Amino acid sequence: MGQGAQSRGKGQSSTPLFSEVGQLAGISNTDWSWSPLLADYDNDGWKDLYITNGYVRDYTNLDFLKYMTDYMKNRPANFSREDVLELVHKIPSSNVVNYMFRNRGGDPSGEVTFTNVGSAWGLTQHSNSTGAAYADLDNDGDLDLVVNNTNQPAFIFQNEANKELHHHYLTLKLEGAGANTQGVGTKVTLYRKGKQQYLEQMPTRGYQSSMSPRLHFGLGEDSSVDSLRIVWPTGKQQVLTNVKTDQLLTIQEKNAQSTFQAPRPAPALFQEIPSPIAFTDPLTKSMILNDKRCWSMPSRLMGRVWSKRM
Ligand SMILES: [Ca+2]
Ligand SMILES: [Ca+2]
Ligand SMILES: [Ca+2]
Repeated sequence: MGQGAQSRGKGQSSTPLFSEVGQLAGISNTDWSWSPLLADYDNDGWKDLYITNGYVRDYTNLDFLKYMTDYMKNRPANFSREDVLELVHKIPSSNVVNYMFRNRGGDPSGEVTFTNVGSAWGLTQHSNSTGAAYADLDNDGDLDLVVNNTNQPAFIFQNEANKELHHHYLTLKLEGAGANTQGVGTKVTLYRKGKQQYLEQMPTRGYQSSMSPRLHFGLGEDSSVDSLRIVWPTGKQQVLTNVKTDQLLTIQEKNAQSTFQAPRPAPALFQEIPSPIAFTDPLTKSMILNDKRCWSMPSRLMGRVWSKRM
C-alpha cells in the first residue's frame, strides 16, 4: 500500500512510500483471493476493500494431499486417465465467504485499519468467486457490486448506503479529447476541508474485470467540495472550485486550458561533495590506486610501521 506523495512545503513533495502493511491493517490471510477492489462502498470518504474468495478445486488442501499420497502408493497396476479424473473430483472445494473490509480512517481514532464487515453488510453467501466489478448500477449515488461465481449464478448486490447512511458523494464522467474518449490514465484529486482524495481512471481492476468508467468519491457529511484537480494523460489540467455534490458531473478535456506542473522533489538529505584533501598513492605517487599492491595496502602499510618500530 502506498502513502502517496506527502506535502513538504510549498511546491515540494517527497517520493511516495510503499510498505507491506497487510497484517498491520487487518486485511491479511484472506484465503484464495482473486479481486481486491478498493472503493468507498459506504460513502464516508475512506476507501473500503472488497475481496472475492474461493477455489473450486483446492489442491493445497492437506487432507486431500495425504489421501492422494496414500492412493498413489497403493495405486492399481492398470492406473488410467479416468482414475486421475476421479482423483481430481475428490479435491474439495474451498467454498468460502467473500470479504468486505471497512476502512476505519474516518473513525475518531483516525487509524487507517480495516474491519471485516461482510456479515454486518449482508455479504454472507458461500461461493467460489473470482471476477467482480463495482458500479452505481441504479444511479442513486452508491456503488453496487456484481460478482462472478464458478458453478453458481453471479451475485448482484444492491448497495443501500444511500438510504441507511445518507452520506454525500460525487461521481465524475470523463470525456477525453481524441481517441481516449474515457480519459484512461486521468488523475483526479479532490480537496475538502484540508483533506484530499485521489482516483485514477483505470477501470481494469481485480481479476479479469472492468469497473464502471465513472469515478466515484464518497464525501461523508460534507455537502461541498473545495476544489477538484483533473490532470489528463496529455498533461493538460483543469481545476474546478466550489463543486456541488450528489451529482454526476461531466468533465471534458477540451475545457482543460492549463498545463500541469509536477511538484519539485524535496531536496535530498545527503549530497556528495568533492574530497577536501587530494589523495596520493604513497607507493606510486599517483592519484589513482592502480597498482596490484594496492589490494594488500593495509597489511603492507602495517608491515612498514612495525618494521620501523622494530
Ligand atoms: Ca468507506
Ligand atoms: Ca447504487
Ligand atoms: Ca443504493
